[in-house]
Amino acid sequence: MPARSKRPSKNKDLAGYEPDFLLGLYRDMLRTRALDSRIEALYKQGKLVAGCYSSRGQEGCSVGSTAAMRDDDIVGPMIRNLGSMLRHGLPMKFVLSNYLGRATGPTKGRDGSSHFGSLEHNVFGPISMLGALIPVCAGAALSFQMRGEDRVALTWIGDGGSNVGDFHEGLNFAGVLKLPLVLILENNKWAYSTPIEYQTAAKDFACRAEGYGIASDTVDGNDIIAVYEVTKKAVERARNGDGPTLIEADTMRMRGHAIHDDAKYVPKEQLEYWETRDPVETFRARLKKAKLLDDDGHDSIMAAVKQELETATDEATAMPLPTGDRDTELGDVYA
Ligand SMILES: Cc1ncc(C[n+]2csc(CCOP(=O)(O)OP(=O)(O)O)c2C)c(N)n1
Ligand SMILES: [Mg+2]
Repeated sequence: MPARSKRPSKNKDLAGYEPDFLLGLYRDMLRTRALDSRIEALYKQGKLVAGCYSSRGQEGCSVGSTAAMRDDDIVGPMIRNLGSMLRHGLPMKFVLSNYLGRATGPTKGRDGSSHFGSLEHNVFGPISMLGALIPVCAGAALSFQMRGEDRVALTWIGDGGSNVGDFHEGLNFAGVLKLPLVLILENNKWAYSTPIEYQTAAKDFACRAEGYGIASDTVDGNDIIAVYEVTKKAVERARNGDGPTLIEADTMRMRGHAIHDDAKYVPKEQLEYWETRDPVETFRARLKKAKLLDDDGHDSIMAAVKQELETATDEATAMPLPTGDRDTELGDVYA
């Protein structure tokens, strides 16, 4: 357990939250960043067989929103929502076993990237075709509604992905049927090399909700507490039968589209500005100011994260690779 100050804090920021809850959020952002960096390193070592799409800089958005969900709610992460996978219970080893293409991993070595989930953990796998997860999660929300369950589905989309037909169809469908769906649009300023000025002529992305007759909100996507609060409100609305919400989160993609993309087209000043708003560092400073975390406390959380990561990497690496045997490899592909 991380060291905490014995004196009660006079600082009002973060007052009203359980310290363990706040430190848990911090820990899950550190876990996400550590795993993300490990996946990047493995990619650069030639140990991954597919792409590596970094979540760096967007950890607060994934962890904060998923923290507002119950375990039996569905989350449908996209490529930059590694933090939601971890927060909703997927072990690091499980994640790494897929990236390393292991035969006993979730896709049995058929996908070496982020296209996997776990129904046992109520995590849907990311779908490469942008927008497709929205109708899929709306479908999950419809099943909850039809069964009279008070469960909610949460999914994410990028600024670029929000321009495809599935975004419109999924949100329209969810709006008409008042489905318990929450959609977080991560406006991270870029879709591959296309800046947001080329994505929409509208003043923002959240205003699209009006066209579907659904609720909307905007939030600082790098402020994990703000993301948690805004998602909690949307989840309550959904659970109470008041329909879907579109949340636009203001954030920044801090790496290229994938690790092979050096993102030279992104202005240096833009990255420098967002570096000062790093979700992990800014939350760490707030926890310190509120006297909930000191350097020893940080070090002990970090040591546990490193231990978890090393064990997960060793165990996933020790798992077998696919055999290449025709009879085995065609299993689960054709009925
Ligand atoms: C329907 C569809 N069109 C194009 C692509 C190719 N593609 C993959 S990711 C991407 C950019 C996505 O940008 P954004 O939605 O903003 O997400 P970000 O990468 O910024 O998180 C594109 C064009 C795709 N996967 N699916
Ligand atoms: Mg984007």
